[in-house]
Amino acid sequence: MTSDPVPPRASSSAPARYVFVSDVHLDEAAPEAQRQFLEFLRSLSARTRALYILGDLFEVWVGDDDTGGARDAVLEALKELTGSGVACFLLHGNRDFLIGGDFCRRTGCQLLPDPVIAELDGERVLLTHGDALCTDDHAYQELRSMVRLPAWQRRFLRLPLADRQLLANEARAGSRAHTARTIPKIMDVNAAAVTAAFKAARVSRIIHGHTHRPAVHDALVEGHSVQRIVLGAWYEQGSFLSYENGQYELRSLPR
Ligand SMILES: [Mn+2]
Repeated sequence: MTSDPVPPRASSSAPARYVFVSDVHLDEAAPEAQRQFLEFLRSLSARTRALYILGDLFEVWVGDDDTGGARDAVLEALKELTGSGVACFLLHGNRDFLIGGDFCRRTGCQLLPDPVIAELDGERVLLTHGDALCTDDHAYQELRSMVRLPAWQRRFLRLPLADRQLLANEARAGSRAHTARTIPKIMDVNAAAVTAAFKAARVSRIIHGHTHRPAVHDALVEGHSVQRIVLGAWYEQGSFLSYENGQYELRSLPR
């Protein structure tokens, strides 16, 4: 089931600020990043109408039973945020595509399909994690189409938790090796895939993450001005985008 990607505005005095993050990559091995993200979540409540998490909130997520430890604090903080009236929408990333219904029930977050169109103050904006745009990385795209199959996921989720964690660690090691031997341009978005996404969705703005190359790219597609906003990863510092009154602002949070 898909939820409406924009929460109804309770009144004209309700906050109209939207915040976007991606690639937080929360990991027990990086407590500083988690501390900063939890602080960031607490800073949102009063002024924000909706938070969009565009994938890879977690470094790894092998099923909704993979909680406990430091993760519970994240789930708790999200529940507090949604409980305070801030809508929280979530897209799957390539690390946490097994986030499911239990996670959503525990946190009040709503899972959206990828890609999805959100209408912000009347403008249709395409939101996506961004990995599907990296079409030059054939090895990755092949892996992606396999692990996104419902049958593959059902089989994987039937394995004991410890086995899933072990397999995920192996996959991460494989991913690190792939990244190390692949030239960086291959792992960026493909220009033709981006143009096709703008045209297929009939939008003039795309917001995504995944590539860890935060930037605002202005371009022309068939004579129309378009903009692609890329969110940064939280490995070394925080990164977020805020939108309010027609203004987008891409910001980093020093750690
Ligand atoms: Mn990613």
